[in-house]
Amino acid sequence: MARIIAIIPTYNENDSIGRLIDALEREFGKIQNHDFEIVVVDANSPDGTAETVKERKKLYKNIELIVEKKRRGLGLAYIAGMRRAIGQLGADAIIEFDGDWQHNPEDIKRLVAEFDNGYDYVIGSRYVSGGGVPEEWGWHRKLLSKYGSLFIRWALHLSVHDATSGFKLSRVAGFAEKMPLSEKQILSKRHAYKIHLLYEMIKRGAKVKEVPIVFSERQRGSSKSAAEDIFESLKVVFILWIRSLKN
Ligand SMILES: Nc1nc2c(ncn2[C@@H]2O[C@H](COP(=O)(O)OP(=O)(O)OP(=O)(O)O)[C@@H](O)[C@H]2O)c(=O)[nH]1
Ligand SMILES: [Mg+2]
Repeated sequence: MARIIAIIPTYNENDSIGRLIDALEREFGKIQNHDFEIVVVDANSPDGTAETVKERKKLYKNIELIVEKKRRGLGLAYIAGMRRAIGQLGADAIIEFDGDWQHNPEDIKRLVAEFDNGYDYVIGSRYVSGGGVPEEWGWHRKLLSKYGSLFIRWALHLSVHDATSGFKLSRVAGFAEKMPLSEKQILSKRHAYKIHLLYEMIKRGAKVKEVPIVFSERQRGSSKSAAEDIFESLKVVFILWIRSLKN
């Protein structure tokens, strides 16, 4: 019996978060042998996201809500959730899960099954057979995502096909608990934190499994990723590459 905690960062996801929590709770109910909890990290969204989460807290007993003073970036939001899950809630595994329905709650059981099989880092992968990205994406976004992953794989010698997936499960003991989970240590406050944690997990010898996921197009709300994230990703890869030369 493991304690598995899904962390969901939100900024203006009120159109999604309520139904998403309902769907996650339904999926958790189908997995018998583990305890599940949800930690929502809201960036003080003006659209009432936190109020919806508070309503759901009354319905379900396994929800924690962190409301940050202001929007500080996806990476810092995930880190705040991870610290709460690991430091205070006793997580055995954490799941990174976006609050906009681009990740499918029904995929959770396949990630958990690989954790049960002994894997330390289970990546929901868009670039293994059976995985995919939204058809609606323009060719430039498809190319950037796919070749971005290949570049990271090549530059940092990481044997994963999807280096920027936002849907993954990490074992806490020996792995997530040793990650650079602070504003000082993490190399990006925004989306590129993912590359840093991927590198650290694999460097620590995590047994990695990629399971195929189909990443869907955002149906509601608006994207918070920006061109800045591409440059920041390049910066993070460069710093990690320099570090890897020293090791
Ligand atoms: N707490 C918090 N949540 C954030 C922040 N930035 C983004 N999020 C949430 O993090 C999740 C992922 O952000 P998205 O903007 O969807 O990023 P993305 O999925 O890479 O981009 P799209 O495909 O365009 O949606 C969503 O649930 C956002 O609401 C932030 O600064 N703070
Ligand atoms: Mg999104």
